[in-house]
Parts: sequence; structure tokens; C-alpha cells
Amino acid sequence: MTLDEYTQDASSTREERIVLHVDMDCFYASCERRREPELAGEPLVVGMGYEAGKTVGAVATASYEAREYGVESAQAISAALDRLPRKANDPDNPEAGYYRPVDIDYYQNVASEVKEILYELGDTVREVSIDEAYLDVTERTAWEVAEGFGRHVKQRISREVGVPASVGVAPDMSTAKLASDYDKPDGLVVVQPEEVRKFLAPIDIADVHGVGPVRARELRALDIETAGDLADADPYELEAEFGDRGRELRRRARGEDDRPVEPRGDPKSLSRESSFDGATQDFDAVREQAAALGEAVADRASRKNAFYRTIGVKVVTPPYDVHTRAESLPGPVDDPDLVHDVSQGLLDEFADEAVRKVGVRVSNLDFSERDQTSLTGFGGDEPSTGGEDGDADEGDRDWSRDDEREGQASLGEFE
Ligand code: TTP
Ligand code: MG
Repeated sequence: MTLDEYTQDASSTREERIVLHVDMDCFYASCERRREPELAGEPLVVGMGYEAGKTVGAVATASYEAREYGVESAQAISAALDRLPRKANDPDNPEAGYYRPVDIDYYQNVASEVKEILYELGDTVREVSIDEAYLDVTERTAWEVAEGFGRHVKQRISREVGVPASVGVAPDMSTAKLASDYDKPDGLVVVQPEEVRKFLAPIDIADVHGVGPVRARELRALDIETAGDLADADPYELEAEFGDRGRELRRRARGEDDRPVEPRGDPKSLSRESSFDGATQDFDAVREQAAALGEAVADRASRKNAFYRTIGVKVVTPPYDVHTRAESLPGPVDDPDLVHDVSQGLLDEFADEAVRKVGVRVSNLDFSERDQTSLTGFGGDEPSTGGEDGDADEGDRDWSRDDEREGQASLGEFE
């Protein structure tokens, strides 16, 4: 088949959704740079275990400058230090880099700011991880101007949040993801519907969505090295080797991924928390922080059309004692003032404590009232609940999937 034939084949069969994939560049490192601008342009490693006396730990991410030295995610920190010594220990060494510990609370807050923008810009949004999401933007733009739209998304994130993103635009999710990865960092790659087959053809088989290392080896044994080879492979042969999965992978390699960009299910609760540097004795600061968190949580609930029947706080005191308190309301509400008053009341008993961390959460969410014009609230028939109190905060958990790798406390633990 010639490229022209591919083209015709693609454009005649594909429905032309416009899918945009956003993946933030060296995300944790970019967050550190946002609050410490001197780190811009420097080799920077974010990870655990590099401090004197510590030997165990891993790299969470490395800036692109640090990647030049061979430092990469999930590497043992000792291997990273071999490749890139610590500037703090070796200030005159021009080949040294900066190391910072993982501060997942801060990255979560930055990620939330990015998400706010994405929800404004997409018809639907599927959050995948702390720094990655798909948007269906079919109704928001057109293929002729899709590049400008992609640039707009990047610029809004960069101007309003201060961190860089790479964006890919394509007619399906799996091509959009490959496109965002294609020209990182600060990339913008638009794959028009008629270009999909040409774009995918040279992609290494291991990078095709759904192909793991084992399957990649098996495919290579059949002389299938690229997505183009896979797209052209005999479907019957693939089916004989790999069953239905073989056909599915061939479809992906042809850009025939018709998965819709679906939001994750409704969350069971919504929470925000933040840490103090060490532990604070300043309870006014704790109150103030809780008020801000409560406002953010109430705002998020209201954007998701979620009513809540339980308002809670979490307070972590040294060494690492987690206290949670919650108050249930007689009926579901969407009421930021109530979140404020209840959470402040629940904090009273901790007024004399040192506080490491404070959080606010709304739970027992209810989405069934979303079409009602007014909410009389308390009393009367109780609508069915959206979920059980105590479940993990699904919305936040999506963006904190990576916490687990670091063994950090995640928002999902806030119960
Ligand atoms: P990625 O998007 O995979 O990586 P990245 O954003 O750092 O770099 P890129 O520009 O290539 O997208 O992951 C997002 C964040 O997740 C990353 O900043 C740190 C965290 N993470 C880990 O903690 N451990 C890991 O092994 C990986 C891959 C990521
Ligand atoms: Mg990323």
C-alpha cells in the first residue's frame, strides 16, 4: 500500500473526533522551579534518599538538563549521584546538579490548578495521573485551527500556573498520547486525521499503547518492529499468535482507537490538605490554611455538581498522629460557608497542638440532585447517596497515583 492509499483508507473510515492529550514536562521538577526560579535551566533531580547518611531512595523525576547526565525516573538515587554529583556538596563543580525532596502536597496543588484550566477547555476530561489528562475538544475547535487551540492550552497552563506542558492532538486517545510525547519538552504535535497512519508508521512497537516488554519481544520475533509493521501485519496471523488482543493492537497501530474520552466515575469524596514546614504552633495559621482548603474543596464540589452530607477535617500532629473529625448534616448541601463554619468548629479541639498537616474533606457525596433548581436541603426525603464515607477520594487519587511509588501519604488516605 502506498501512503496515499493509507490516507484515503484513514479519512474514509475515521470519525473525526479531536482528542487532546496533556502531559506536564518533568512535572515535579517544574513544580520545584515554580517556587524556586533560580533552578530554571539547571540540572535538577527530585527524589528521596540523597541526604547525608541516607543510602536508599529513588529518583522521582529529573529535569531535562539532568537527563543529559543519564539521570532518570525510578533510578536508584545512588546511581543518580554517581552520574550527577550534588551541587550542595560540591559547589564549584560545574558538572553538579541540584537535588530536592518530593513534596507531593505541593505538586497536588499545582496539578489542581492545571486541572481547573483543563476542565474549562475540554468538553470532557479524563484525568490519568498527577500530570496527565485527555480532553475531548471536538466541540471547542476544528482541525484547521487545532494547532492554535493546542498552543492556547499550553499558554494558559504556562501563564496561569507557571509550569510547562507538552500537548498532542489527534483523532484518537492513543495517537494523541504518542503525539504529546513526540516532541517533549514544551512540545506541541498535531496529527491531522489523514496523517495518522504516516505518523504512527515509524513508532517503535514498544511504544504502542498496550504493548508491554514481553509482547514487544514476541512481535519483534515476527519481524514486527514498528507500528507501521504492525498495522500492515496479517490480521489472521496476529489473531493466531495473540488472539483477540492481536487484532486490537493492530487496530491501535492503525489509529483505530475508538475509546471515548470518558471522565472517571464520580468521586466518593473530595479533599485537600497541606503540610506545614516541620510542625507549626501558630494555630491562626492552621485555621487560615484550613479556611483556604475548605474554600477550594467547596468550589471543586460545586463545579462537579456534588452535594455533600459530611464535612470533615484532618489534623496531623507530631510525630505523625493522624486525627480525623467529621460532622454529618441532616441532608445534602452545597454550601461553602457551612464548610467553613463546620471545619473551623472541628478544629477547635486542636488549638493547643503543634500541627504538621491540616486537611478539609467533604464526603457522602450526592450527585442525584444536580438537576433540581433549588435545594431546600435539610429534612424531608433523603436522596440516595453517591457513596460511602471513608472511601478514597477518587478525583484526587487519580492525580496522586504516583505518590504510591514514593511511599508518600496520599490524599486517598484521608479518611
Ligand atoms: P511522568 O509524566 O512520567 O514524567 P515527568 O513529568 O517527570 O517527565 P516527562 O517530561 O517525561 O513527562 O511522571 C509524572 C510525575 O510522576 C513525575 O514528575 C514524577 C512522578 N514519577 C515518579 O514519582 N516515579 C516514576 O517512576 C515516574 C515515571 C514518575
Ligand atoms: Mg509528565
